Amino acid sequence: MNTKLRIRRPDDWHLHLRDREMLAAVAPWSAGLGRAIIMPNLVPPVVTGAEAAAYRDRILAALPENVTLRPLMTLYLTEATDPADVLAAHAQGIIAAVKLYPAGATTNSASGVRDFDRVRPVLEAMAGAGIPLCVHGEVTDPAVDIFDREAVFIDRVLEPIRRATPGLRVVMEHVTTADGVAYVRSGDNIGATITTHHLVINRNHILVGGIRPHYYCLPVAKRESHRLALVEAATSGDPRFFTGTDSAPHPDRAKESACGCAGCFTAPNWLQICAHVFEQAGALDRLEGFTSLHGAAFYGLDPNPDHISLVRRDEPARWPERITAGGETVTVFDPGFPVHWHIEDDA
Ligand code: OTD
Ligand code: ZN
Ligand code: ZN
Repeated sequence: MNTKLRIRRPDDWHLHLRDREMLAAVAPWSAGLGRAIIMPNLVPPVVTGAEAAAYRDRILAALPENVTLRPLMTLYLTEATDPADVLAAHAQGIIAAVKLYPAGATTNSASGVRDFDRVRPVLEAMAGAGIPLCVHGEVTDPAVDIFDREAVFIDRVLEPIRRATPGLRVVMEHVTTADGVAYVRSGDNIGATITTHHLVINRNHILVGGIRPHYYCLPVAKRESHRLALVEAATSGDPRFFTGTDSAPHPDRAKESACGCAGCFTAPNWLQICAHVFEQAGALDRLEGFTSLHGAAFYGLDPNPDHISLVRRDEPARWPERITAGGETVTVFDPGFPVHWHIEDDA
């Protein structure tokens, strides 16, 4: 059995770094990545190229010296987004992608899109310039069951957008269903991120034996058959599927509440857990594709030039149960099993 696996330095194609004290607390946990696509759902959201540049500078200022992480910024698409601003921000290298949130679909998405026809000029400009659209793929129609919202989004929103905008490159973010996996496999110009937590938990983890707020995220984890479809997709070697942790820290106070908010904080341990999942699937030889090659290729970038090693040891890997951010604590995702993979930085 492999006990040491040397892979290209991983990237994270979907990461929430937040701002202010939370940014300062969580950024060091992602400093060893190559690149990360930084989500724009701050309050208020990152909407213009100038705001993205300013946020990038705050991230760089929050990172320790000499880190490998290079933040790739995104804009939060609104019905008022100016196509010219998107094109200019991309041409100047400020942004790598634009994020589409249906209004109200997830944390801090109130400024998202209600009428998809209103963003048509932006989407056409993006297709022309080859700028990827990252999509939170859930409908917000109250009549649609929360466990069905991804599948319904594909039919009602995503397929019509893609048909109307040939050439638009789309990332279905944090895909959580067998339907999403099948849809991504069926088309061109489409890829998908898969989170570590959706590879590990199903909806029982959230609800059986008591409500477990630290497993609650959006899109909510689905039944076991969907989790198995995600593991199959991630470990299949198909380059359309790549890592996006969706590490989304919240203060424990806000999660352990009568109305707990959504998000799992996985930045400290996602890679070790991914190695465990791939080992269990007998697919360790495909881990590097998922964590370090496929996403870069989708975004038209070279793999990182340097490497890290994952080493399997008898003693389990350790990480803090929670970290502190300002005066708050933030709980680290608990996979619920021991993980024996340790990271060694070869740089
Ligand atoms: N899901 N939480 C958050 C974002 C994501 O949909 C997402 O990308 C967040 O807290 O920003 C979550 O559960
Ligand atoms: Zn999302
Ligand atoms: Zn996210």
